[in-house]
Amino acid sequence: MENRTEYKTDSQSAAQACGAGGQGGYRLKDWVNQPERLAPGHRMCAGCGATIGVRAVLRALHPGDHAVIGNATGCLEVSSYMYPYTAWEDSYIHNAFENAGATLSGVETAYKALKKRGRLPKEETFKFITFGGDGGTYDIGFQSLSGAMERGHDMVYVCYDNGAYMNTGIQRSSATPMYADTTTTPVGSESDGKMQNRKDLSAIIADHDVSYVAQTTLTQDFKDLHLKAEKAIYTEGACF
Ligand SMILES: Cc1ncc(C[n+]2csc(CCOP(=O)(O)OP(=O)(O)O)c2C)c(N)n1
Ligand code: SF4
Ligand SMILES: [Mg+2]
Repeated sequence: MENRTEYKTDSQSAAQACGAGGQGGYRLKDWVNQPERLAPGHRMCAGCGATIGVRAVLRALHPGDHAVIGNATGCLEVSSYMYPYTAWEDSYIHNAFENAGATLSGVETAYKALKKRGRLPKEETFKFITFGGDGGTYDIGFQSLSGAMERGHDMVYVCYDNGAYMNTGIQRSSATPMYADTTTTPVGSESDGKMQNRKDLSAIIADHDVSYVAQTTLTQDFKDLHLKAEKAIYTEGACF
């Protein structure tokens, strides 16, 4: 995804407040040496960008903090969690496409209620992160994502956009770029590929008046990815 937009930020950088940028600066070596929260041995393709992105996002969690992970179905979900095996070191909830946003918003609400009643240890911090592919996020799960963002739950929704419905054979999604050659928009004598521009979902989510929206890439700038992930995780409210 193009590294072009940071729609809304709070005035002080969360990276500075939380450590990565503020306490001695960002050092790639320190960051990559943190314990992995997505274990090896899953069945994603070797070198798949989705797992690289997930590991990078999860490294932004501070040591000692717990996470509850939601995951819309798609390559990441079907290949990292095959009951009874899981590659996820944190609590993990399998979701259908349609309810990934709703599930984590419900868990976050339950967490808040239990904390308020003193039913959870005060010293433990949980963060709520949902992952979804572009098909699961831009298209099929859009309504529950929109609801979770609009209600302002204290959670982060991470879309890994690989440009199509990869798990089922490269069908176009509304994130697929114009003219892309996919199995449902084949380039050939009858067609020039996908005829529509990609949906600007980040702008749409920003219009939900959420706390923080960012886009980044994992092919160029790991520092940018790390700082934005940390900021999203440690900024209160709904972040995308
Ligand atoms: C409601 C529903 N429709 C279709 C499917 C079949 N399906 C499973 S994975 C997948 C592709 C997901 O694409 P995306 O969200 O972009 O993730 P990727 O596979 O690209 O990582 C589809 C269409 C499904 N599981 N549920
Ligand atoms: S097919 Fe799925 S697991 Fe393989 S590289 Fe593509 S997104 Fe990753
Ligand atoms: Mg995809």
